[in-house]
Amino acid sequence: MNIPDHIRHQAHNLRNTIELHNYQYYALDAPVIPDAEYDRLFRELQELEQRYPQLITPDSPTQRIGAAPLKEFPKIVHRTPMLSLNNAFEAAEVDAFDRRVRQTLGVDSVEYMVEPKFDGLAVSLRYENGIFTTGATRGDGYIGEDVTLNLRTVKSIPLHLHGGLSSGSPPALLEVRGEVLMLKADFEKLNQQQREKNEREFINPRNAAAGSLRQLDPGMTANRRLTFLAYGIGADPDGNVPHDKQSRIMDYLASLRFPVARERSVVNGVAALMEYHREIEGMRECLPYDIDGTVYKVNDLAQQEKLGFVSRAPRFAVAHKFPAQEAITEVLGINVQVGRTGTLTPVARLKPVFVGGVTVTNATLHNEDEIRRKDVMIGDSVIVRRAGDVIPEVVAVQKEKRSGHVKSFVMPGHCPVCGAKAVRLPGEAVTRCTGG
Ligand code: 5U1
Repeated sequence: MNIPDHIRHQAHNLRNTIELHNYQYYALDAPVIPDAEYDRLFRELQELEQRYPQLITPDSPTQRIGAAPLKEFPKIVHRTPMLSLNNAFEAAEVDAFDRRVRQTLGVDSVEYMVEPKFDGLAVSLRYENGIFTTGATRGDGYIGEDVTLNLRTVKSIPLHLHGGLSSGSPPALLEVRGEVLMLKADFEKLNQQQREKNEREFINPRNAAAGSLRQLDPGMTANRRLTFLAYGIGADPDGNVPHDKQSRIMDYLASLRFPVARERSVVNGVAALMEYHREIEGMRECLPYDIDGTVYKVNDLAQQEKLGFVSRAPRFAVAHKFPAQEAITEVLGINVQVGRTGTLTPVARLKPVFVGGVTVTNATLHNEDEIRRKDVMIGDSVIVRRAGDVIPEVVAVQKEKRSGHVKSFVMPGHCPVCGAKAVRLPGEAVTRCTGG
């Protein structure tokens, strides 16, 4: 069937408009139209494509979902290896990193591009002639898994490259590297759904993102909202990408509509690195996604090249990690604390463990239902989380480690402080002391 020109234009314009709104919503987190208007545009395009199937292109926003489940993920050999970063945990290690960099370069002070370290899963996205063709997990750094169909469902990943191209035509090949994550808000929603379905909750957003990205059924991935943040370039054989500064690469990626960290910056010298680290740590809890540190990269690409690599990590970059927020320990007992309002809260007494920068000996178990749901028993090995100033909590039990010597917890019938009767009213999760 011959498709009238005005219909072709209409489809083309709708696609561009929808992609722009996808970008505004998923990459910039700054929607400019109401959701209902977006849905209307999307439906209009779907109807047009139904009426004229020849109009459908693989990179149409309507074609993100719909692939059949796979039996296993094919393997992909990375054109350029996906490196890992050396870690620094202490200020002295950052100092040593900066000193080595300065000595190798023979300079007094170094300019760094700094950004948060996203706590997700590294992936490499391949664009051929501007079209997203394949996406792979890091794997062992050389060979990853082909998760293209799942990555297509991630709405902040452009299905084709937009704007920002100096020559006007897209590069024959471009590999973009970054991390797939689940936003904290989406993680909370997912766990709420899991609870409603009486299914196992995910321990943290990273875990949920990993489980979602490695689904053999792309339909499942599409139901779990994932996001992507770019941090660099893999292959760029055409030399389209700026070759002077790391910070310009990031600006270039942003101009191609890849989501990049807004908190990135360029600083000079080691004192500024430490200051940036403190600043990001201070805003950690307010960021919409989990981070586990900051990353410092020598900004000048010629200097990066001079520094080179050692085994599988670059000498020009380092990950400055925050203290881990999760740790494994043992439940020694379960006590009941009585709050000012008479609420009885079960608290796990823990074998002391260093987590979130402090030694933790207690973690809240919230209420009786939480204990049942998480199936926490005295003697269990558990994962404890301490995030920011939030009270430490038991997030999960390591059931596979459970021995025959565990004991279950029973909520006392009386207040452990005043001895009055403790009751749990129908429809309430908490048990309360009935005394004064
Ligand atoms: N933010 C960020 N994460 N990350 C991980 N940047 C970054 N860069 C990396 C890795 C592995 O590697 C390049 C330095 C090669």
